[in-house]
Amino acid sequence: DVTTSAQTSLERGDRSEKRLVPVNPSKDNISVLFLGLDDRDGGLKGRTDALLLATFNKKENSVKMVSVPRDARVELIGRDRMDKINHAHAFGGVDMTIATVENLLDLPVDYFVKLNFDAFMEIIDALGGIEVEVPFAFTEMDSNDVQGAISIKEGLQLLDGEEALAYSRMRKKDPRGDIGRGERQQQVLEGIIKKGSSLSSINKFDDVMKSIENNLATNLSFGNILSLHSYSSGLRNIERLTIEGKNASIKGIYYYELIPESVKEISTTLREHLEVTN
Ligand code: C30
Repeated sequence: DVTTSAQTSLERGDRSEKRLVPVNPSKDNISVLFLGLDDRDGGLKGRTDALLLATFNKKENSVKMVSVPRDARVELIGRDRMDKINHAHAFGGVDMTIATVENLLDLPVDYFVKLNFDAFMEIIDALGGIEVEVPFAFTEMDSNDVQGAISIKEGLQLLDGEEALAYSRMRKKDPRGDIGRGERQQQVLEGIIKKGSSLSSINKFDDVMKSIENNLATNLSFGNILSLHSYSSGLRNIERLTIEGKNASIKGIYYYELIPESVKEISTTLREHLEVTN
């Protein structure tokens, strides 16, 4: 098993408080929270601009994913107040973010992967790019914020690291703003999972994990990641879910107010997918 300093453990330990026994990704259903950070100082601090939860069901070989909008107004666990979910990481790191997502969706978050722009681009490039069906063409800034540097074409595209980052960041050229952006990030994650099936990419993954240790943190072991490869090969069943909400302004601050019935419905769907009962 390869280990790097990217491997980090949580304060709670291996087992989610919402699990009776620890999970084993090679035989159990699991959930993984992906946190994307806009930390260009080369660290892993600050707010989460991207927050995606994916659940993996072993028997069905299926994946479901949901984006949590960064302005979603939720109870931050450990601060006992309502706030934007993307502040959880700034206040309490991955631990507070996981506790907050577990409380919001009433399910265990078993694993996390948090990364910044550099790690994201490096992973995509190591996979030889990822395929995404692009609904409309647009231009976007690159990772150094050079305006218009990246052109994304419509249709099925092979995106390299810079292009996939631009695709994951674009918000202002989509009338649905951050919600549309969340769906593009789900497409990117789907592209990564599908690309993960080729054997050559596994070897590269090992090198990549070693070279990005300051730009990525995860509690997945290398063995855990390998065991997730089964999902890319036989995978025909990836479902993307969106939490419904509406724009709100409270004391002059913009929030995305989640619709409780939608949160409940997504929670039920993902709990069933994970087959959790407690
Ligand atoms: C275990 C398995 C299955 C696999 C393991 C393999 C791994 C490690 C996979 C991980 C890859 C993941 C997680 C893919 C899923 C997709 C994700 C999560 C991508 C994350 C990308 C990332 C690192 C960060 C995303 C950061 C985002 C979304 C935006 C930050 C706008 C301002 C004020 C303007 C500004 C303007 C734009 C682009 N920018 O970019 O520029 O700060 O965005 O909306 O805050 O800023 O508004 O008006 O100043 O120019 O419009 P930003 P903003």
